[in-house]
Amino acid sequence: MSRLVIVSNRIADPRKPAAGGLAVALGDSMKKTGALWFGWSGKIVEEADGGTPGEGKVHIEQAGNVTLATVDLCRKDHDAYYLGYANGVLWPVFHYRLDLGNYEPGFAEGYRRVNELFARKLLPLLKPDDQIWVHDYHLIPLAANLRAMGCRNRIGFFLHIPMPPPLITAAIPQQDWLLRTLFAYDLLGFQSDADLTNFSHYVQSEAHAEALPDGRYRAYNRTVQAGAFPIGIDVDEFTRLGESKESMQMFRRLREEYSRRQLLIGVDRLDYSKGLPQRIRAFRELLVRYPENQNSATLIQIASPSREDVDAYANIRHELENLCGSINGDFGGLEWMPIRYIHRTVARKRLPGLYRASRVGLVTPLRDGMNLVAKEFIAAQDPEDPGVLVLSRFAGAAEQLKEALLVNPYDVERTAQIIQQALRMPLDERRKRHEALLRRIKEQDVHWWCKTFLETLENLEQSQPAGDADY
Ligand code: GDG
Repeated sequence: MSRLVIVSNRIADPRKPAAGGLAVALGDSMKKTGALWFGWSGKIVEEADGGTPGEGKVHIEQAGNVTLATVDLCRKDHDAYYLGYANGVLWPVFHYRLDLGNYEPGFAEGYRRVNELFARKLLPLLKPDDQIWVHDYHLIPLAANLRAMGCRNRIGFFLHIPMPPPLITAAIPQQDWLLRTLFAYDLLGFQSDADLTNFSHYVQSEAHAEALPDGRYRAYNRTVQAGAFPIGIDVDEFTRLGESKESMQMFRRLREEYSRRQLLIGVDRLDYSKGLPQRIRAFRELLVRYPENQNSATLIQIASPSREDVDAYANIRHELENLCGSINGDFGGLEWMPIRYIHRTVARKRLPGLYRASRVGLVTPLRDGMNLVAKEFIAAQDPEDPGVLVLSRFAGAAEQLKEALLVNPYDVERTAQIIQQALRMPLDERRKRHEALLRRIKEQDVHWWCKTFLETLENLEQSQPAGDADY
């Protein structure tokens, strides 16, 4: 079995309890086959030797049978690549937010430089039959860089965030170059059929790609296979986590504290794509339109800090703090506060208890590649007395989780109505919906996701020679 090489912006030590989606997702597959995981070290180097743009130092560490290889970045590269092009341009545009993009000249150059640096440092660590799996929007051109250096390995790419329609994608500075580099991969994976359709329209309209049978596309002298591979969670691991002391304590404490009240939960990185202000406004609307919820319904909103050095994130934080403050001021009293807003990261071990104690899970992003919180909420419920998932139709997860109550998060009034429906849902209906949802997330869990993607990559026809490509 060939070795797996994972490349992602950040890596996580698989020996440590991981907090992020990708670390949890890949841990198992990597331990099985042995692997190399390559990414940024998280270090920004100011000094001369590692401080020259494009010249980061590589660190190698062994974690069981997984080799961790990381590279430092100098400040200039980090700012242009990570804060600039990746999180200031690609993240907002891929989430349909052209208005939040920061299109400074120089960002694209930094992004190109870091991808070239990654390729240069990774290449000597590769074995001829390694299968390479590149993750996410930070590293779109990596395969093109590797190919230009003679790499013939099979290379797959997975986009964790949404793929927008062509005319939105077209707004990205240097998008024509970015588009061409996608064809250096053998396999492109998207979260949902909607993303795959947008990709298909994009390459046909912008690259005049020829759509071949079985999801293959031909342009720039190369053929790439594309497919939807919805990412899942490790349901068994999350269920076990729910049995941990910390999780049980959390559950018991909340059930006791809220024995006469109804708890609603939201757990998100504090990101403008997650629809947090709209959610809070819908909750206010719930209290106004259905006053029986006053002194009863309580929303715990965890908004874990994220990318605080990108401007758009500071704005959303202020907006959220103001909203929560004004609702608590208007409706709260000595006995009851409608919103517990927590701008902290909660220990992963406590999450299942938090979800399980809640009658309603609010997962209402304006746009989301998948959204793993939706799946964690389902996995954590007591099947005999499950809570109800209120899910945005704009999360990738909505394609799979049809038995959730789907909402348009921009429609605050209607969302409030649907939250009310969730709070009042009879036990029988809650059980039926939960049973179907749980079955789905078990069938298409993270192991299924890894296996399906890697098998598809492995079973493709031989990777094409690097030399004849034109990207
Ligand atoms: C990207 C895409 C796609 C959140 N707060 C805390 C915490 N979390 C954990 C959750 C969940 C993960 O972080 C978040 O995953 P999501 O999928 O919801 O969102 P993104 O971080 O935006 O992830 C997304 C994903 O990649 C995978 O492909 O689904 O669409 O945007 O696991 O539980 N964990 C802890 N404390 C917190 O406060 N411990």
